[in-house]
Amino acid sequence: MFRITLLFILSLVALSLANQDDYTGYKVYKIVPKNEDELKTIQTLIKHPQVDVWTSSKLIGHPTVFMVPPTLENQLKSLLRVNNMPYDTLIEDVQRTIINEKNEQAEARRIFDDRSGRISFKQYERFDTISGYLRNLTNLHPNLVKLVNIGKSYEGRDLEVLKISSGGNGNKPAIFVDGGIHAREWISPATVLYIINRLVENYSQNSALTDNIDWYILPVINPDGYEYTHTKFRLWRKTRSPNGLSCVGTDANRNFDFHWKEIGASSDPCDETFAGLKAFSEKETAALSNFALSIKKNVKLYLTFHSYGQYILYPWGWTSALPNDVDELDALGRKANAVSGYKYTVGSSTNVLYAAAGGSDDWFKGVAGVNLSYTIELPGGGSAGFDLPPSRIEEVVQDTYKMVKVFASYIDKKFVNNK
Ligand code: 0X9
Ligand code: ZN
Repeated sequence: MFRITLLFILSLVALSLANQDDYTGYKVYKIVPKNEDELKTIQTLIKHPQVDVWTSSKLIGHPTVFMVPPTLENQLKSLLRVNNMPYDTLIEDVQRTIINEKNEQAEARRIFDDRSGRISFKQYERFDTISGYLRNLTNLHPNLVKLVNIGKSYEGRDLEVLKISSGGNGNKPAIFVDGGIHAREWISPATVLYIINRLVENYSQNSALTDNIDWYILPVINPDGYEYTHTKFRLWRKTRSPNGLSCVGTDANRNFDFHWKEIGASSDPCDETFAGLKAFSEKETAALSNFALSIKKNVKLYLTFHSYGQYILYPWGWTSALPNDVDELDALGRKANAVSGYKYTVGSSTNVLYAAAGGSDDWFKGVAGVNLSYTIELPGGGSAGFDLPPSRIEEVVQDTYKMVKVFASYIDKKFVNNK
């Protein structure tokens, strides 16, 4: 047993998978730990640079799903056999799954593609369509929304925050929402777009939320990565900036300047969790944080959408210590979960998921002073988790919007109608 664990650890020096774009023979496994020992084995396993973690948890009974290259398969199976750990093979050949999903996506596009500046929520939209939609809203609802350009991505795409504000002087307590920091988590931008759709296109039914609260919403923080997942490689996670070295891309959610790279982040540019050459090395995270600092005195809540696994996470991700206001964070997270048709697990990132420093949620709380800061891991789907089929987008985004309303009502009660 020791020998095999050692072997596994020794192969940590093996080539990383980050530069690769053909996943023939790659498999995806799921393990549900039954006890502390199995959890420990999983923790060792997910540290391997060639293991791409798709969802994971530190809790017994919660699945860890990960992809491994064919070269690692035998070692992995020995490790699991020796430890007597059952597993499921979710995907036999990742490349085949990618191709199948591409076909599904093309079919949804053939049926639903509508170039009139609207979003159908029946397909995953390309970045240009998303930008066009935001622009269209500013034309249709000039008194309700405005677009703020906060900078450009590495490849030169505009990073645009939609400010939604009705009534008041645009200086009200605010909620900051973003999505798409991880390129492959497509349901995240879709969810953020649905929040925009409800608040703006369904203004009459949601007016209390925009009359009392200002919203700053950025649907795709990492547009270069997002486009790359549409055009080249579906499972890309990072940004697309070169590191002056062999591999491309930084994990933008390890790049924020708060306990940067202290834990759960890699120094290897080829790893999926590469923290960047320095904090805020990425144009996208630098732009987001500069803008957030400029409005920080108003922002009362930060929601950042990821996938997958159904978790409502609050800080900290850099330490297992809990923030002083954990009771409030926890209670609000639970209140949101209570209205969801899905079952979300609520807790601090480090305690329910894994420790990982440099995340946007920790930075918003720790540096920008936005105490109520959450990462929401949306439901997964499809065979790969990230490939929730287009036919399920509506159901997930509608469910999530119910939770967003709970968060917003709380901000309304606490900071506006608090007499
Ligand atoms: O690892 C992440 O960045 C997030 N999970 S994901 O599977 N979408 O990649 C979780 C981030 C939780 N927050 C912090 N660790 N700060
Ligand atoms: Zn993510």
